[in-house]
Amino acid sequence: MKSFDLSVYLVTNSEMVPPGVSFLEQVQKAIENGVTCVQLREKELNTREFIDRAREVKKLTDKAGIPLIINDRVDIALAVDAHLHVGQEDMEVPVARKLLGPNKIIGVSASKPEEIQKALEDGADYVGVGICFDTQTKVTKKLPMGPMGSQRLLQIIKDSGKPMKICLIGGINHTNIQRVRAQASIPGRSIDGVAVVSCIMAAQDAAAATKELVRLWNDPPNFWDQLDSESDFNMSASIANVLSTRPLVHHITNDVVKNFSANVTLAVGGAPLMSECSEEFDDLAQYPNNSLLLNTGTPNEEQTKMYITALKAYNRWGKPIVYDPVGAGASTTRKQSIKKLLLEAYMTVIKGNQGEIFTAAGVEKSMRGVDSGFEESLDSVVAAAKKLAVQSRSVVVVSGKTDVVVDGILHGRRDITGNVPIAFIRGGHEIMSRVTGTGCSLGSTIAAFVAANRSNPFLATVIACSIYKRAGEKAGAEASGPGTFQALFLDKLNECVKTKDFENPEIILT
Ligand code: 3NM
Ligand code: MG
Repeated sequence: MKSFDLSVYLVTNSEMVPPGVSFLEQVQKAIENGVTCVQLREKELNTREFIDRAREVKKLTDKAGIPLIINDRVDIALAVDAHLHVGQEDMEVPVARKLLGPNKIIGVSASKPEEIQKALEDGADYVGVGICFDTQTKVTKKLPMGPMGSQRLLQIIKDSGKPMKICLIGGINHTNIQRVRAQASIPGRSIDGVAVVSCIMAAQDAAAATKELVRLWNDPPNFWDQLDSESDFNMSASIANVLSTRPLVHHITNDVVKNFSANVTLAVGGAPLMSECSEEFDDLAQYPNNSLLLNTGTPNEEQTKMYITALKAYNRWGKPIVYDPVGAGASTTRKQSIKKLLLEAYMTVIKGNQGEIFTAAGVEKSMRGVDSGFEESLDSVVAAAKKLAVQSRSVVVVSGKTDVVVDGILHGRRDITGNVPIAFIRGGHEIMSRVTGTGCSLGSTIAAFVAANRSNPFLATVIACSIYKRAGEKAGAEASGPGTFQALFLDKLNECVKTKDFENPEIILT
């Protein structure tokens, strides 16, 4: 059995090394600071130069006890006694295997299910799967699949029972490696590593860049680092936490509901802030006890760019994001927007009505508009929410007559096995569907609770939904119509928070 560590895999490129540093120095820094494999990828060198360079790098990898893998050139691999990586247009694995023998590592670039299947049949030792994100490093027609896009490939490898490893490549760097590791994962199987080029090769300080990348791979993601599965989550105390910390909820939301959402945030004890000014997002994200509520009003290109700037800022600082993909299935633009946002960022909570969650989960359903136009069976709602939650490693909320909340974070466990907690929250009032903003501002409430209760975003979300339903029920009982309901609802929300009035929700494990 060949054993090798694919976790932080450097693929070289001599053209992007910064001025003042030699190629070999750059690679040496990476090797001395923790990369676990090196692939020598030289597209311009002639054979003699390639061999010379391979010999030099081999001295460094041998000293570190890590494999040197040669891109494409079997002759070079043979000449320097190294391993091999082939692309789909290069020599086929079985032929290379005959030449290199059973003990050499042979890896293949693959991106489609058929290519993974073929690599398994051919006895490849690993597959490099891409592209994960857009990359400037290689000209390619491939579209970014995102970490979640690798899950169907992981499933094929897992089902085969073979020991073939897998790493992702393309646009991976310090800002996204932790999310990649968290989301490129299915129950019982995760990626074995990431392959990077520019993030190390183009670094001014390749030693520091490598060290940090290795640390990020090994540490729990920053957006999960306050999770605490050991402590008992106290529902009443979680409300007190909101009142005592007065969490700042940065809203990016649609014009129809701005005023109401701000008032709801105040009523539950939070501090609303509405800003669509990209220049200040990084500053806002650094506030203590804060969160971002992103409600995608009109997701045109310009807006989507602004959303992504906000999402990346909150991800950078490890802060909670509540994402409400409004009218997700209603148009092609909206469908593309949700895809793009889920590719670019980690969302702590994804909240929507049934149609929106079906779309986000990739379960096709037609939608009439942006309102919750239909009622699906509770079973199918639970199935879609669970699929999305486990796929994205987020908490998923489906609002409706009964709110369904699914915990896909699972305390940030690397190995996602075991039961998935699901909560059902009943209550509310039919009049709520006739008052605009009652869906959107549930997001504000969740964002306040999640910001104030970082140890358990799932239970923080459940309690937010419970308070909301209870307030709706009480306001509905006294209201004479939608107008009085709106005013009464703010009063009752405030009252429910202050008196800790909510019904304990039903939580099951599935
Ligand atoms: N192969 P960076 S993407 C060398 O998809 C390579 O097969 C790819 O570079 C593939 O880390 C890629 O700088 C370039 O984005 C990755
Ligand atoms: Mg090639």
